[in-house]
Amino acid sequence: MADITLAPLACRMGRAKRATGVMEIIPAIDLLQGSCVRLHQGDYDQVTRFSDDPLAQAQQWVKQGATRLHLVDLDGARSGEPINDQAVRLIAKELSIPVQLGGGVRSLERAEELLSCGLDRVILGTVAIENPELVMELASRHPHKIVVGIDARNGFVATRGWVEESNVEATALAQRFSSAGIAAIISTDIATDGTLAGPNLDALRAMAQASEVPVIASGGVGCMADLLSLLALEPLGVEGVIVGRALYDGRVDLHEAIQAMAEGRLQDPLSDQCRTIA
Ligand code: AMZ
Repeated sequence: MADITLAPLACRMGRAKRATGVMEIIPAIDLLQGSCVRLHQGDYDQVTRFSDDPLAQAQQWVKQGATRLHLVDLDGARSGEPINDQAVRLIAKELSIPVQLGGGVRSLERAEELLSCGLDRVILGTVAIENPELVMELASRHPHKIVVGIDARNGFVATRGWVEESNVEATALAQRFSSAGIAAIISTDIATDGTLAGPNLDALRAMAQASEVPVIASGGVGCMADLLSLLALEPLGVEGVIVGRALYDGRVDLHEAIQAMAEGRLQDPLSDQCRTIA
């Protein structure tokens, strides 16, 4: 079990939270041995394989209106070594939208190599616990290009493909990196990830309150109503949501979801548009 001291670190301002009126829907491609898969609660023994052509899958999400793509190297997260680089590099090269990657990034050289091959953002999970100074260093060298991935089981951070548990509270970790110059925190609730059971709104609220940088929600989205339920957290700084299985299963239509969460959305009560018509 990892045990770190959460001493404050000297650092510069992070990317401030602000309510934008838009919540970005970010489709996820999780890579395992070159295929697009979804795991149930992050369990490598409960795999559903959706496609053997990650580039074609990524291009499909772009065609449906995605403005950003979330990639995870699941083999990398577990082993600490890049395993799915061929697909990652191809997607980064071919896509017209920003792509972010997490999983197995454990050194400065590796993070910089990924940024130089065209990735927009690099996500750091395990090193945020095991080597927080590296996060600070990378965020200072590449402002707003580094995202901290905080994956929590019962409120405590898990690492190394979620195989290892720590005694660090997710909210404490969020506070620690708030002013490091990172672009965002991705908050994943392991218990709901891949279950379609709905996001853990209480955990997300606590993370958004603890964090001074924008939070991206991850885990549990199973239908459009789940997405809409996240809008209540937007004023607290939840600016995006990662969607995986629900898109592959066809429970959520990406194009429709983007429209529903965009600016001037119909569900906003008494928007300016309505007032003008009235
Ligand atoms: O599903 C899993 N078992 C899993 C997963 N999706 N394990 C890690 N990850 C993701 C995290 C984060 O985006 O959500 O990998 C990234 C962290 O990787 P690392 O190697 O920095 O801890």
